Formats: sequence, C-alpha cells, structure tokens
Amino acid sequence: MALSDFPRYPLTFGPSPIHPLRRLSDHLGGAQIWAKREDVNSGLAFGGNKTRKLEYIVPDVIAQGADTLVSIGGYQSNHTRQVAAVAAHLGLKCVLVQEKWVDWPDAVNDRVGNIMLSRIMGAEVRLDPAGFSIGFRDSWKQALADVKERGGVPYAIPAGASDHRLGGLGFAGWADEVAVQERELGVFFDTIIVCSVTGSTHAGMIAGFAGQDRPRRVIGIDASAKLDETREQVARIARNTASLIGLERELRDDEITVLEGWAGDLYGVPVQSTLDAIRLVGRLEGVILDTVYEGKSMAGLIDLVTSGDIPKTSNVLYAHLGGQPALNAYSALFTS
Ligand code: 5PA
Repeated sequence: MALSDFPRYPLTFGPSPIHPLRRLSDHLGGAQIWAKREDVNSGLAFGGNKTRKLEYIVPDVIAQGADTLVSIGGYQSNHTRQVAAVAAHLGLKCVLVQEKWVDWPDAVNDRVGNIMLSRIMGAEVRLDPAGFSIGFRDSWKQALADVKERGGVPYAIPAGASDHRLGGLGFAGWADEVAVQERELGVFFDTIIVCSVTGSTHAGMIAGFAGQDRPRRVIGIDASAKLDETREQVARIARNTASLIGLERELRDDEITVLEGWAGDLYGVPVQSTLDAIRLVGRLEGVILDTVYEGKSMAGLIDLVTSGDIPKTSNVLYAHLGGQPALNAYSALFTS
C-alpha cells in the first residue's frame, strides 16, 4: 500500500502555506528559517495539526456508520476543539472528556479559548479532574459506554488522534506536500522542527520523509515533559505508519529524534524560554505562538540555531501546528 491508497476526506484548504521568517532569520544571524502554517490550514475552527490527521480518520468514521465522535484532552486541548469542529461539519454528535492536564491557576481556564469554542460548536464537554497522560482513561471508556447506552454509535479518537492506526498518515502526507512545495520554491529544507507530545505529527513526518531520496533532520522538540513516553510513542507510530505506507525498509533509531530541554518541568506550563520565544516571534514577525506547544518548539529552534547545532548554511522549516486559542487562558503572563 502507498499513502495514496488510503481514502482522505478533505477538511483543509489544500497545501498549507510556507513562507520565510526573514526578520527572525536576520536576528538569529544564521540559518534561514521558514514556517509551514498548519495554524491557518482550514476554515474549521482555526484548524491545526489534528485537522490534517483527521482527514485520514474521517473515512473510517463514515465506513463504521458512527454518529458520535468521542475524544479526550486537557481543558485547553486544541485537539478536542478540532474534533468538535469536524463533528459539526459532518453533522455528527461529539462528546469530549476534558481533563485537568494542567494545574493552571487562571480563573477562566475551563471557560475561554478552546473549550469555549468546543461548546459553541455543540460538543458535550465533560470536565474531569484527572491529570496529564497520553494514555487511555476510564473517563473516556465511560463516555463511550454512555453513548452506546443512549443508542448512539460512538467513534473513539484517542488523545491527539495519535494512538490510532491511521493517526500518522496526515503528516506522512505533509512530507510529500513539503517536497512539492520545495520544488516550487527552489529550496531544500535540510532541517524540520516540530513540537511533539502525543507523537503522531512528528511520527508521520518521519515516516513520510523516510521514503524520499534526500535525507534531512526531522527534529521533534518535546513539550510533554515526559520524554520517555513521548519518544516511545513517536517511535512506535513512526514504524507503524512507515509499514502502512509501504516503506520498504525499517526506520533506523537515528531517524527518530525527540529532544528535551524546552518543556520545563510540566506539560502546559510555560518557562522563561517559552515566553521569550513567543514575544520574539510576535515582535519580529507578527506570528503568534502559544504557551503550551509552539512557544516551546520555537525556543528549541532558537537555541539550536544560536548554538550552531543547526549550521548557518541550513534552511530550516518550522512546523507551526496551531494552538493559539489556548493563549486566552494565559492572559496573566502578558499584561505588559
Ligand atoms: C499539539 C498537540 P502531537 O500531539 O501530534 O505530538 O502534536 C503536538 C502538538 N502543537 C503541537 C499543537 C498546537 C498541539 O495542539 N495537542 C494535543 C491536544 O490535546 O491539543 C494532543 C495534545
């Protein structure tokens, strides 16, 4: 099988745009930095990386005759917001288990940003006090059982649409898309920077790029602060996805790189380097990054370029995966 053999239900506008970050590149004095913008990839509730993953999951939802999407995330999950949007778009019901993944003191953490958008789109939002995990939960099993009890047909989408057979396909497709855009732009991105938590974004990219002729570094920046779990999940999903899309070789361990150093101690809690990266890119580029994911991966990019780990001759592609709505729950950090 090849990726093109899998059905894809379009939810995005098409290829996401790539553009240079010229003032950031000048400021860092080295590598040429570009961004590929999953944060503007769809008209469905601001889109993001999950919208691209869901393009390959929706055909399975339809094939199974499901009428309710059931998924899980933190209070400010971007993933659940995108699931709610896709459910609305398809005329399906949606049940979301929203756990207290982040012990964040903002008084409206469970009311603004992503969770508000999910409610606006008609999802049934269930708040749950459980802490951060990318694994399977009782509250989630309960939600599935409740849908069945009501006579519905649930379709289970795990955290981040990652630990799902088809979860890596969306970003395997991203790798193909990059190759086409490179030919149009006349540039080769030798280094990709991507934020990694539940893993299928990074994993899909690894599998997709592995089938291309020219090697490149695909660097995941951990934002989970649980590096071992994330690394294991990225490796597993990358290998599953590679075999699904017919890669005719095993992925090597050195193709799976998840770096730590920018997550801080806790998922969802920004550290100084996160806030510095957000302000720097905001002021130099007018591009908005969030406190949970993209601010952390950008902090990683900045350090890797500044330290020379990424050489000055490199063309770097920063995957902007979305996530801005959560900023509303972090307003106390930006009062001046
Ligand atoms: C998320 C994830 P993966 O989970 O595929 O590794 O992607 C990490 C990531 N950037 C990067 C943004 C903006 C993200 O939203 N978000 C999760 C969510 O519940 O929103 C799955 C954790």
